Amino acid sequence: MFIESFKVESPNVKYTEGEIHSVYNYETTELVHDNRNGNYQWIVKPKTVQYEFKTDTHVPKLGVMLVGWGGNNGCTLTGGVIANREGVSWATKDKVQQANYFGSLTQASTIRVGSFNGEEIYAPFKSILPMVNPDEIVFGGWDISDMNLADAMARARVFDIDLQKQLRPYMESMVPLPGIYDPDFIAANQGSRANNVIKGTKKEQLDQIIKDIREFKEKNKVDRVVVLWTANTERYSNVIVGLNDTMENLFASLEKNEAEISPSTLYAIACVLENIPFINGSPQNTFVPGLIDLAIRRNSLIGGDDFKSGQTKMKSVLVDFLVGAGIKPTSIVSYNHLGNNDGMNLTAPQTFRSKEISKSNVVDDMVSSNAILYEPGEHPDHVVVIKYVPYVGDSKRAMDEYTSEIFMGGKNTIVLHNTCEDSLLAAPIILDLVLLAELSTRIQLKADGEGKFHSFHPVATILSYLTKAPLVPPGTPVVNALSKQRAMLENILRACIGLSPENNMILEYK
Ligand code: NAI
Ligand code: DG6
Repeated sequence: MFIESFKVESPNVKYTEGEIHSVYNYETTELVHDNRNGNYQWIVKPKTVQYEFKTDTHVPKLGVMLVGWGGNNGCTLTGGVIANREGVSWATKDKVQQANYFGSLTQASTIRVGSFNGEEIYAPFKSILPMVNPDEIVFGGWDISDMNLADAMARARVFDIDLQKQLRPYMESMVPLPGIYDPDFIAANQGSRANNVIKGTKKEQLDQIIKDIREFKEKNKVDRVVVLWTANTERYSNVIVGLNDTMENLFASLEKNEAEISPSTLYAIACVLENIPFINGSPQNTFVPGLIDLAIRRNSLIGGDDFKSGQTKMKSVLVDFLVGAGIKPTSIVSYNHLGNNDGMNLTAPQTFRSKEISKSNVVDDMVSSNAILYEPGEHPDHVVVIKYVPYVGDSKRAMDEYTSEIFMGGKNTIVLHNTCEDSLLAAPIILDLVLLAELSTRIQLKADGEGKFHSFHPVATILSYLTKAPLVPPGTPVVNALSKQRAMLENILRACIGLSPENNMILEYK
């Protein structure tokens, strides 16, 4: 059964004007290595830590500025939100299609809240805590191409033509602001679209981005802004001691107009300085150590890297299932080909390399969780191939072969083939990233013994479910398994309203 909304009644939860306050017992464990009587043994001690959560329930008017607004993801998301807001429907060869938010965790998935008369009761994910309604987001942003969003939508060839015709009047007047262009960081084949660029030194470019954000906020009368990079994949920046390893060195390098500061890092610095959440949807190392240092010192949210849309999402489910079932994946080979501008940009070896890294690291935590299957240091062969095939456009084809060792030396080979418009997968993920980033800035917590409430760590691990290579604070374990990432996110939001994690024990019926 489905319910639209609910309220928690508990001595641990108070709903007041503008705030939800919850007291929550975090059940965890503490491990000790014991060598009493010369007998080495691990001791696991259950431990309860009491937390308090405070959630500001005032939902702001949200502005979202996309870097790469005129790209396939940017115009697909903008058009999709307009279509939902305006209740657009359009004719396809199969049926009359209504706008929807399928593929968005916050808008189109549910959580179990309990059972009633023997029936499981589910509520929308978005009903856990007050969230921004995506229909009300104001979009803006930058692009190195000055094409308006209606023409960009036609160039992308993602939406059905009848839908494009209906959206055109809304999108014609949307023109991206000039962007920071540095041909050294993206493929040379992108040069022909760079007709809308900010001139000047890196410091001047940074100042322009700050000015743009302030003007956007003022002009659109929004309370909060989130900035998200959905521009071309850049090559990795070299991380060099003295150049970008600390906040001070990064600022000094900026003054010296150092060539190695990438455009994406410049946008990110601007956002941190303005205390605007910044999310990186591409794989490059925008968050060089100096920038992470800056974000931590300014307590300004950063999150990334690289949207986890299709092939990698499957991988973070399938390998988790295999390793969790005691089956040993020994070879994972992932091919894909696509024909959009992203694919063209990835034909350059240095941008491909950024993507190869983020697509390859996703099974590490699952492999290292099972030393019965893998020797220390052992890893499955893992190969990632991406080819540019213009004809298929945004319709990406992904083929995967997983070979595993099974019982008594047997081998098991699983082959997957997936065809899907890439931007239709990415757009709802972008939406979730900005909605959850905004929500997480309204949550404060404190553990028993901590004097004051504080926000989450500025490196937003809460967004991990949505990214291929989750950015985590220094020294924090990276979790890639999709079910664990979803559970982490859902359980933290449940804690804010005093609900325990979903434990699936259903003891009532045992
Ligand atoms: P796209 O190439 O269609 O769009 C990128 C846009 O960024 C272009 O319009 C380009 O002119 C603009 N641009 C490039 N450098 C810029 C800069 N420095 N400042 C402002 N604008 C700039 O690519 P698409 O398909 O929209 O993908 C965007 C990014 O998202 C890519 O890096 C891609 O790898 C990443 N991504 C996409 C996924 C998907 O499923 N579509 C999944 C994971 C990541
Ligand atoms: C080719 O792989 C293009 C890429 O931008 C991907 O479409 C994107 O990284 C999505 O990757 P995945 O592995 O989540 O499907």
